[in-house]
Amino acid sequence: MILIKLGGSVITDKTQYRAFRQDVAQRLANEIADAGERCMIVHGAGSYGHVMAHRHSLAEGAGGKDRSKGLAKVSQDVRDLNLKIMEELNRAGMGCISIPPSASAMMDDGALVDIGLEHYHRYLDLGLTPVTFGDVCLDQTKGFGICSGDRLMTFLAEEFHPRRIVFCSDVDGIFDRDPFSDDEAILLDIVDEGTLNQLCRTSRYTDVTGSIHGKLEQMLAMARFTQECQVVNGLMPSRLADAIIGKCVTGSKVRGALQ
Ligand code: IP8
Repeated sequence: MILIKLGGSVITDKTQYRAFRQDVAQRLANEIADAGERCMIVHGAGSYGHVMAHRHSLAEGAGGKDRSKGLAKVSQDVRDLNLKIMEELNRAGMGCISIPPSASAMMDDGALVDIGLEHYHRYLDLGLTPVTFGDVCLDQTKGFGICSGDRLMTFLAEEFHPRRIVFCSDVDGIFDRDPFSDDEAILLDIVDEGTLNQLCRTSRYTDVTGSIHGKLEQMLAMARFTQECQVVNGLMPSRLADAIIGKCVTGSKVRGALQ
């Protein structure tokens, strides 16, 4: 079983509200289908989620009519993105089934406590590929909150112990500095807990679920449950396909605490 995250910065243009990269999504869907491996897929919300979630302060939880309307809008937008991704995956020949966290997961004070694992098990048993995504979600304490794709990945990794975890980013992997603003940024072949202190905490996009620092924290957590966890550039053709089948590919390998 391979656990794949299609980053929001790869499948959307995060600088523009609701900008879907259909060409990239189509190619990535074909790469996943052609690899022929049993997998589970999580995708980010990109500009379908973060822009409006930030505008309506959804990460703070329930509070007033405006925020509830914001929640409804973000839920509709990320479902729309999910449908586009499902269309590409199924057109590529996969049998994918969507599991939206707004209808299946539960958080408590910002922590993910339940994702409806039985659905994943049953659909997998039926030979289907579960697809979930960064979404809005009920929260037992705050009313509602934001459920990031990375948190879903950690939950799934702990339950299913995938053979491999592959993150598709819009850059070659994890760099010591922001590669978009610093030409001297160096790609890190291997990242571990020590790398966390070196990374900056800001993000170049509007990102309500955290910078690369927060993402790496999640990656380190899930790396404990797999033999190989890596970040590759999904904008470069065949990087994802190669990573899925275990070929050596440009990227960063994530070493969890117990590896
Ligand atoms: O893009 C964020 O999920 P992510 C979900 O995986 C929303 O961090 C609704 C902004």
